[in-house]
Amino acid sequence: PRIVVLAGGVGGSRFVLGVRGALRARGIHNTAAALTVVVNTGDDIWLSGVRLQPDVDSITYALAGVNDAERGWGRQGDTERVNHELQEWGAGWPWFTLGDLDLGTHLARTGWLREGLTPTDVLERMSHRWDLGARLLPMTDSEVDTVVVLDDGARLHFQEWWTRHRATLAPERFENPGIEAAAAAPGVAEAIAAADVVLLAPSNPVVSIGPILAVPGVREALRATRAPVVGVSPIIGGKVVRGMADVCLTAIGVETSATAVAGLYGARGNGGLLDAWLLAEEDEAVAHEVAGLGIRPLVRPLWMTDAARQTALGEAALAAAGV
Ligand code: GDP
Ligand code: FO1
Ligand code: CA
Repeated sequence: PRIVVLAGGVGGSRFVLGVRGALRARGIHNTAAALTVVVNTGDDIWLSGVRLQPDVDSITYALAGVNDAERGWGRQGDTERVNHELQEWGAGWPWFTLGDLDLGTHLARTGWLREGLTPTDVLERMSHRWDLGARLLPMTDSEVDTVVVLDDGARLHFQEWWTRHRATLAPERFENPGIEAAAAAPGVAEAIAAADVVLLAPSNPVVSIGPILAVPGVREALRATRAPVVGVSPIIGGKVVRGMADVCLTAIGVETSATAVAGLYGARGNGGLLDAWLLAEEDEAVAHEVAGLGIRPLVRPLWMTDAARQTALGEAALAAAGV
């Protein structure tokens, strides 16, 4: 089967591991030929002269098995010698850690970008180092960072709002300046059009999936594909599993519930995107609300706490689409 997953960082990488695991369990060995991941680049940032792509790196490191799974970002066993030196210089941000191994990635990427490679080219090149078992595409080759606008009009980069203030400053809205003029990266619309199933990972609906859907052409491609579109709820029992999706949802006037997130994506039969929505056993009582939106609800275990649970969820998502 040809599978396209739209994904952010932590929830995205756990889910992609699960889909890859489900393909392997079916005896498919060349999973890279079957699995395309369109990755959010909305929380990318320039810092100390290097380009960071947090969600791209989270997924790459997780598929390679070199990620720091506990912390949720960066490399396992990384050290902070260079970061310490940057702090002594007063460079970068004192609340933001650039690990030594991680910096190797950022330097390689930045060098290739400066040589004229596109982010798509760079990610393709970076995909060769390890056997990732998936084709990774950035959502766009344009730089579209995420700005958090506060009540008083102050504007912060998403990374400052999150890593410095831990989402304690109430956002008025999120903006991706320039996204209207961005285009989907080469291959994104084509992959969606040729897919047998499109999966929306249980990623942050506002700052991970939101920017991907806001890239001109992506929503249209999802509406047009003959593939079923199946989403997985990042909300379990009315709560986020980790991160700040609840704060983000509140800011855009959406309740932190499995139903409300399904409603945000909308029913395909009703101008939205979803054919089916996987919601947690803990949310079984609201499954009928999802059905009421015109989206087929499927109650499944949604905890991705180990490889077996990840694979089971990946399999459940594929099965939901009949592939
Ligand atoms: P980020 O880019 O690193 O913030 O990660 P994502 O946007 O990909 O995912 C963040 C979302 O993943 C959060 O809203 C979490 O609720 C969700 N998430 C994390 N772990 C799990 C899990 O085990 N199951 C489900 N259903 N959602 C999860
Ligand atoms: N998150 C933190 O909470 N503190 C950090 O110092 C930090 C550094 C960092 C460096 C590279 C990278 O790719 C991600 C990093 N993150 C850090 C995670 C990141 O801020 C966010 O969790 C994601 O952007 C959300 O998708
Ligand atoms: Ca993200």
